[in-house]
Amino acid sequence: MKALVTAFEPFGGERVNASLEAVSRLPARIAKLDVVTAVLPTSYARSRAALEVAIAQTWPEIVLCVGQAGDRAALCVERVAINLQDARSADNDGAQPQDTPVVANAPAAYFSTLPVKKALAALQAAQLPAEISNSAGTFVCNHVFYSLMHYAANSERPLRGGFLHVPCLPGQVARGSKAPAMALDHIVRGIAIVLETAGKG
Ligand code: PCA
Repeated sequence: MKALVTAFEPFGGERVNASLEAVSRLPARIAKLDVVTAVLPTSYARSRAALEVAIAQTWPEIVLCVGQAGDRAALCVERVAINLQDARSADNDGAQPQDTPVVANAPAAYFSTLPVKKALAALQAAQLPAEISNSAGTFVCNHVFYSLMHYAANSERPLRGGFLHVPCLPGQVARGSKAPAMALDHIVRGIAIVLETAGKG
């Protein structure tokens, strides 16, 4: 079975994105899964096409998109993608859509088709701080998650998809600040665990 795992380019003026650092350290094989990775631009206009190209190049059975959520202290297994774009800050193209759908005339939301509760249990069993999240926000991560689930819903080939938000790395957080962060090894291990559970069905 093949899994495509995507990460995002740095955004918001940062030089690093924790999702990219972690995804680029994944091994090529995790349990039964062959792992292929891709990097998506943090851009409303360009990320969906980049995701679809990566899917067309790999034909994975499983797609896990990973993004950084600066305010989160735990690995957040996202449960739902909503058909809304509403940016508080500009993406990497300077775009800041407000109150617009990801896909016009499409469903309001899609649920993850990866086993979110099993992933949570496996992450917690590995002593990693983890949560189910019921909102991936309304920025580019939610845009990509929704685009993925819309693609899967309309694909003739079976494709299961989900999204994981990860905290920032310690080096991204200013010294002395109370902002949350997680060690790179833990994030890498967390992504591998989510994939492993997804591979079991
Ligand atoms: N996080 C942003 C977009 C890219 C990323 O890594 C988000 O949560 O929407």
